[in-house]
Amino acid sequence: MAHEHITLSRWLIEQERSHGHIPGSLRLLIEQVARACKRISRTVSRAASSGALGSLGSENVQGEVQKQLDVIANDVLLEANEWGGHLAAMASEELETIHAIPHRFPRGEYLLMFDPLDGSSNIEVNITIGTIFSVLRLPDGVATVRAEHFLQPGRQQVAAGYCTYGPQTTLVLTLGHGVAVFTLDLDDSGFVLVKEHLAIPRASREFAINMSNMRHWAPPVRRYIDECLAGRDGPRGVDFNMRWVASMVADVHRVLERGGVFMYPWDAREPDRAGKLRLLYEANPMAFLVEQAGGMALAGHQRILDIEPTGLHQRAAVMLGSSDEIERLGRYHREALGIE
Ligand code: P6P
Repeated sequence: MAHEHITLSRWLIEQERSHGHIPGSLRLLIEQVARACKRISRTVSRAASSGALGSLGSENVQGEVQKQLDVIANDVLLEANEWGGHLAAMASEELETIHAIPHRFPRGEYLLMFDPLDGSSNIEVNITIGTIFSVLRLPDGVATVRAEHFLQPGRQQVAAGYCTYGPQTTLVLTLGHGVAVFTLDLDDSGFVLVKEHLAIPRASREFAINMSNMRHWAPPVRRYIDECLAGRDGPRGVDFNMRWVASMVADVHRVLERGGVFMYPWDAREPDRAGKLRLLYEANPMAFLVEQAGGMALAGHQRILDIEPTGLHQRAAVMLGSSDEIERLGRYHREALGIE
């Protein structure tokens, strides 16, 4: 049940004024991002009837086929956030380079990164997809913003969140003081608070991974999953359940809500690539949210939020969720490296 109808705007104002957690400029930025997500939600829900499904036949900077909705969602976020005066620049999964704020608009102190529509391979089959976003501060004294200014470790984030477009349109947000969940109230056309101070259970018996890649995994991942699959007759002594939506926002939302493990580890298909998911606008925001909810987020044995980025679109291995399970995975990786 929503908290006595506390809207996102009211909650953000309380975070600013009562708790001093955020400055007004960051509050206004988050409100802009939320308004953009509402527009994307409406566009996604009308896509089938408006002919906005399907691909454009082009590829994005990732070499992936671009869906119409990928580009629409990207444009909505750029247009909604470039005039507000809170940002110095934006970066998107759909853009090769950064999007500097046009000179006709005031420039602010924040950098916004986003995956405008994560999981878009699920669009045509009506499975939950979403927008993932991350906010950094522009380093002091920067006159001209360049991509290098985005290359900050995830622990520097001042805010992060995602919006799921599924049975409900849900906004999950952290400002560095816990995780809050909002749902889109269609009657008021606004986000209302559903819960705050989300806490991921330490223990879990549920893992999410694309099992078709099993033969390509590194030994520590194979060891962990084999033990889960062995169930009560194996070393874990209990049975496990498996989920895989193939939409990071959907899988991570389940982990935040009820615990579990989400994994997209390094695999030998492309040995030079750290992983499939992108560090700056997928792994880092999700890792920030999970840690703020009491979980853990590792890339092998290393904390994701401590990775020093070297490229705007660099990728990372991701293992996040219930801390007992992620600690075990981290130990298996350290043992494999001989550092445990
Ligand atoms: P696979 C979606 O394309 C995505 O980037 C994530 O949202 C999702 O977790 C992953 O890729 C799914 O990858 O290889 O299972 O299709």
